[in-house]
Amino acid sequence: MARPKIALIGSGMIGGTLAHLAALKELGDIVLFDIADGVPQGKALDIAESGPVERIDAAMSGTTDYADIAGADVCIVTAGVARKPGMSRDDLLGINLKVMKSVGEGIAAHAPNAFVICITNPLDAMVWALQKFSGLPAHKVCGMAGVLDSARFRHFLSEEFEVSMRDVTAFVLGGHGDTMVPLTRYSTVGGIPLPDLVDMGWTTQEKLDAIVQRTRDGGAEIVGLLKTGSAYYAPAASAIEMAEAYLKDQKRLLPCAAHVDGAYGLDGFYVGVPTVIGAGGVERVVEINMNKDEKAMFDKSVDAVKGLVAACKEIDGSLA
Ligand code: A3D
Repeated sequence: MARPKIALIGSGMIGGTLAHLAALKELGDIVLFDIADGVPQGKALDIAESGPVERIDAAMSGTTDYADIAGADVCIVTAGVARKPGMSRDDLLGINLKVMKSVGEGIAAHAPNAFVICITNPLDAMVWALQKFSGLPAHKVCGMAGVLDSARFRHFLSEEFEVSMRDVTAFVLGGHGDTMVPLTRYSTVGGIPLPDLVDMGWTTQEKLDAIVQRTRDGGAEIVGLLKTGSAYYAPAASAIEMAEAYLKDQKRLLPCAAHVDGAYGLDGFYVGVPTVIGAGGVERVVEINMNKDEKAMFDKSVDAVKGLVAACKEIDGSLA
C-alpha cells in the first residue's frame, strides 16, 4: 500500500517544523509548498538528509507548483504572515485572507479529497474562508488552535501542581484569540477537576485565574520573547496530533476549530469545540454542558469570531 501523502502549504517556521515532525513520526511522504522559491526545496533536502541518521522512510520534496500536491491525503496550511510584537492576530486578516483564496483554489484543484488543517491566523476566520474558497466538505476542513491552547494550559498546570503533564487534561474552547475559554471545570489532574483541587488546597483560585490568563496570552508571550515571529514548535506538534488522528483513524477527542451546525446554537460557523477526529475527518462535534458563566464566555468568543468573519465578507464580496 502506498504511503499517505502530506502536503504542507507554507514552508516557514511552522511548515518546516511540521515536515520534520511528520518525517520523524513516519506519517507519510511529505511535500513542502511555498511561494518563496528555494525555501521549500531547501528545507525538504535538509530534512531528507537527516533521514539516514534518523532512519526515516519517507519521500521529501519541496515545490512552488500546486500540481505537486496532487492527491494529498492531508494538507496543513500555514501560508501567510505571522505576528510581530505589538500586532494582534486580527491585524493579519487582510493579507492572509488573500492567501487563503489562492491556497483554497490550489487545494480544490489538486487535492480535493484531503483532510485540511488550517493554522494561519486569525484562525477561526481563516479556516472559515479556506473552506469557502476551497469548496471542500466542511467536515474535511478544520483549524488547529484548541490542541495548542489546551497544551499550553496543561503545561502551566503541570508546573503549578508539580505533576506529570501526562496526568493533566485540559479543555480550551471558543475562538483562538483573547476571548478563548479555558474551562477549569472540565480540566483535571488524574481525573480530579481543577475546582476540587482548589478546595483540596493544591492551589488557590487567584493562582488558577492567573494561569487561565497566561493561557489566553500564551501566543503573545512567545511573540514578545522571540520578537521576530510567533510560536512554531508547539503549534506544529498540535497539528501533527490532529493529522495523525485522521491518518490512523484514531477517533481522538480533540478540540479544534470545526464547522458547527446545530450544536451550541450555531448555524454553519467555525469555532473551537471538542470534536472526534478519525478517518471521516471531523466525525462529530461534541456538545458539552456549560454553566451560565462558561456560556457567557463562549458567546463572547463566538461574537469576536463573528466580527472577523463579517470583516472577511466586507473585504472579499465573493464570501458574502
Ligand atoms: P512564517 O515563518 O512567516 O511562514 C509563512 C510562510 O508562508 C512563508 O514561508 C511565506 O513565504 C509563505 N507564504 C506567504 N504567502 C503564501 C502563499 N500565497 N502561498 C504559499 N505560501 C505563502 O510563519 P509561521 O510559520 O511562523 O506562521 C504561519 C501562520 O500560522 C501565521 O499566520 C501565524 O500567525 C499562524 N499561527 C497560528 C497559530 C495557531 O495556534 C492558530 C500559532 C502560531 C502561528
